[in-house]
Amino acid sequence: MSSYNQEIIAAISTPVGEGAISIVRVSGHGCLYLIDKIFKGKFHLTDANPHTIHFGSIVNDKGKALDEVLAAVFRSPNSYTTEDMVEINCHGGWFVTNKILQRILECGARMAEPGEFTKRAFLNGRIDLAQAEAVADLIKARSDLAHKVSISQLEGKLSQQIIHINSQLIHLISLIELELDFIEENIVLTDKNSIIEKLRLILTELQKLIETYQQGKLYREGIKVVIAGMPNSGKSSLLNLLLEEDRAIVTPIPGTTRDIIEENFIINGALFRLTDTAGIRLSNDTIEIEGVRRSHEKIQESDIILFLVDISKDIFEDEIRLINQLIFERKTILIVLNKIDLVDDETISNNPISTQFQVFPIGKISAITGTGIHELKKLIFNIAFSGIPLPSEAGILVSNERHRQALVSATKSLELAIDSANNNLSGEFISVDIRSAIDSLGTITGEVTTDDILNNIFSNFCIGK
Ligand SMILES: Nc1nc2c(ncn2[C@@H]2O[C@H](COP(=O)(O)OP(=O)(O)OP(=O)(O)O)[C@@H](O)[C@H]2O)c(=O)[nH]1
Ligand SMILES: [Mg+2]
Repeated sequence: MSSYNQEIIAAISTPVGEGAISIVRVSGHGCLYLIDKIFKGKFHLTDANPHTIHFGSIVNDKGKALDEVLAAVFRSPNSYTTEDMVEINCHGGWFVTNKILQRILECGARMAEPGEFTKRAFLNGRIDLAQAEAVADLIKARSDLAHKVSISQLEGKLSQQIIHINSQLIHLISLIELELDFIEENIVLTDKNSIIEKLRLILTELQKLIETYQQGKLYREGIKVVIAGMPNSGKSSLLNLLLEEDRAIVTPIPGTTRDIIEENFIINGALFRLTDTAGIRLSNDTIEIEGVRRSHEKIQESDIILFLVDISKDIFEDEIRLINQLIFERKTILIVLNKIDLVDDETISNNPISTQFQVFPIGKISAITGTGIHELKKLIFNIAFSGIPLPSEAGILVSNERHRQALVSATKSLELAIDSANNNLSGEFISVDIRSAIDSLGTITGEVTTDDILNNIFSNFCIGK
C-alpha cells in the first residue's frame, strides 16, 4: 500500500473563471492552525466545532483584508479526506481566489496535485479505488445513464460484488490448503468436483461482469454517431435538426462542410456524440481533400454510421458502392433516406437503395420538415443498445477499462485453476492460480495496488478534487 507524507495541501476546487463564489480547499494535520494565521473572525478556527461555518476575512501579511469569506471547518476523521480540513468560500473572482490560495501557500501549505484530496480519502481508507474512480466519472457524467453507472459505483456496488467474490475464493483456498496440511495422512477433506463446481460458478459471475463492459462504456463515454454520405445529401441539416440548433452551415452548394463538427445529444437518457463530416467525393480542392480524409477517419472511429442518401436524386451508384464497402468493413450502418418531402411514396419504397438493402434498417426523413426524425432517434437508440447484454444480476455495470482488464486476468487465472483441478494436479497449483485471481480482483478495489496505478488514476482528476 502506498503512503503519503502529512503535508498540508491546498487548491482551488471550483472552476477557473468568474462566479458567485469560489472554494479554496485545505487539508492536512494542522491546517486549522495554518488558516488561523490569516483568518480574522470572531474566534479561532482551532476552537470551532466540527462541521461549522464561520464568517471572517482573509488578511495579507500587513493584516489588510483580501476578501470576506466563510470558512467551513471539518475535523478528522469526518471529512472528505478524513483529515482536518477547511474550505474557504470566497468571492468568485479569478484574481481574489488566487490571492487567497497564494496566501495559504505562503503560510506553509503545498499546492495539491490533481485528485490528491480524493487520493488521501482512498489512502486513509474512507473509500476504495473503484469508488475514487467513480468520483471522477461522476464529475464527467453528461447523461442520465452515465450518472447512474458512476453513482452506483460510488456507492460501492461494484466493490461489494468484488469483495463478495474474493471472499468466496479465499474460502476455497482455505479448504484446499487445509487439505494440504493433512496430505501425509491421506485425508481428503474436500470433494474435488465441488471445488471445480464452485470455481466454475465464480468464473461465470466474472464473465457476466465483463460482458456488461460494452454497455457500461457506452453509458459512460457516449455512443459515437457519424453522419456520412455524398455531398449535399443533407448531413449538416440532419445534425442541426437533431441538435435543434443551427450549428452547422447548410447551403445548396455540394462540398459545404469541410471540417468535422462534433456535438453531444441525448436520446432516452443516453449520451450520443454526433459528428458531421464532409461529403465524400473525389475533389481537386486541397481543403476538401483534407475534409474527406477526416471523414474517412471519423467513419473508422464510429460506433454507428448514419449514411445519408439524397433520395430525390436519380442515380445512386456512388452511394451503393460506399454502403457496400462499409458493410464489407463490418461497420454498424444505418441507412437514412433524406429529402422524402421531394418525392412520392412510390419512390421511397422502390428506389435502388431500399430494394438492394432491404435487410437493413432504413430511416426515412426530411431534414427540412422534420418528418421521420422521431422514428430515426428510436432507430439510433435501438441499434446502439441492441445485442448488448443487460447489466449483471446485481445491476452492476463495469464501465472502466482498468476494471475490465483486472476481471479478464482473474478469469484467466480461474480457468488455469480449473484446468489444474481437472488434471488432478496438487492443491498447491490450484491455490496459486486462485490467489492470482484474488490479486487481480484486488486491484479493482485497490486492496492490491502500486504507485504507478495510483498515479495513473489520480492524474486524470481535476486539481482540487
Ligand atoms: N427539400 C429538402 N432539402 C433538403 C433536405 N435536407 C437538406 N436539404 C437541402 O440540401 C442542401 C444541402 O444540405 P446540407 O445539409 O448542407 O448537406 P450536406 O450533406 O451537409 O452537404 P455537404 O456539407 O456539402 O457535404 C441544402 O440546400 C439543404 O437545404 C430535405 O430533407 N429536404
Ligand atoms: Mg454539410
